[in-house]
Amino acid sequence: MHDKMNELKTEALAAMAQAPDETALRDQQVRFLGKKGLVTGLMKELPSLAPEARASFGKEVNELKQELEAAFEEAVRQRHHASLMKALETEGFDPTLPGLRQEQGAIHPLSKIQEEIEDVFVSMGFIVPDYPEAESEFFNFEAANIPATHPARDMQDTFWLEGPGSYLLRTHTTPGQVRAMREFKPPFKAIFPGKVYRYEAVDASHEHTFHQVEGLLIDRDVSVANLIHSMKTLLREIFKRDMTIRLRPGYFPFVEPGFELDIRCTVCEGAGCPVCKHSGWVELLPCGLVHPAVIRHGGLDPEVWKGWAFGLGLSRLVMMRYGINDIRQILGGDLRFAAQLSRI
Ligand code: FA5
Repeated sequence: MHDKMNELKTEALAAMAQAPDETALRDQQVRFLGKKGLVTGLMKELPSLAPEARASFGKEVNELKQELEAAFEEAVRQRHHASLMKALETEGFDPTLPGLRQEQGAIHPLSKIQEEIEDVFVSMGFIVPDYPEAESEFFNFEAANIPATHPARDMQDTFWLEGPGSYLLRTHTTPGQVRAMREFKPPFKAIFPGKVYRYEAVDASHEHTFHQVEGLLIDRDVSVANLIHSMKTLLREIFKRDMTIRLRPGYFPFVEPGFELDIRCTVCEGAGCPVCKHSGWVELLPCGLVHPAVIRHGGLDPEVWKGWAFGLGLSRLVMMRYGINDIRQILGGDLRFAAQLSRI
């Protein structure tokens, strides 16, 4: 081996032996083997060598590099092991401590109920389109037959977006009705679940951000009887049994007639309890026959096409199913709460 090479090898091995720790070793490794290191620098001598000696010289430099590389890695491994052993001796080690456990995620109860409802409706031939949460004033209000001066706007105040146009965070999933009528050729049936927002005085049963599922069916002959049948089917699938329901008149500008659908209280079976405020009934979902003005906004002739629609509050349904007494826990982000429900 070339004299210079031998010298460098001895020098490198000595530096390795003297390096006090892993960091010092790594520094030495760079000093000898880095791009601008001493061993790499040997190659600069190539042009001064006789042409026939160059190939073997290059080969030897490479072999030296590989040899030292392996020696450095071994030295690093030994230092690492030694420092670990020292730490174990001085800091103590408790082999009975439990290891780190990988937490497993789970589907949020809201998503679970939403998926179940989607499955029920898809099996009945419904489509599930997705509509924007940042909605235009037109689709959220005007198209739903709620003009600017209508008092119903006060009931659904919301978060307005700055910038051009009149945009807001949708207050309900109802704007999807006119969007769907413009998108799909009738007859059709669709549900559109999603997040909605209201500028709301938040309490145990009111959130500013909550989830609804809107249902819409457009066909030639649609009656309240169709609506009741579909709602009963939905409730049977959700609650896994036949539910006793009643309809009360309810006012919503986008349906005529409009109803509040109540179910017989699942806790007291109608006898009266705190959950149903001693009435025996729990308000579940508003629904009705689609108002002709809304059908017209959808680009359809209300003399030919009729429809029913409902708007189910998903968050409240989750509360009923899991016995949650404060809606703010659902999206509160407390993992201890979410973990309990995801196991049910
Ligand atoms: C509506 O939003 C209508 N768009 C529903 C509708 C659709 C009626 C189609 C007729 C035909 P309402 O404001 O009542 O209606 O809200 C519907 C459901 O959303 C309520 O029954 C309730 O379950 C839920 N909800 C309303 N406000 C809140 C809130 N602040 N927090 C949580 N859930 C709410």
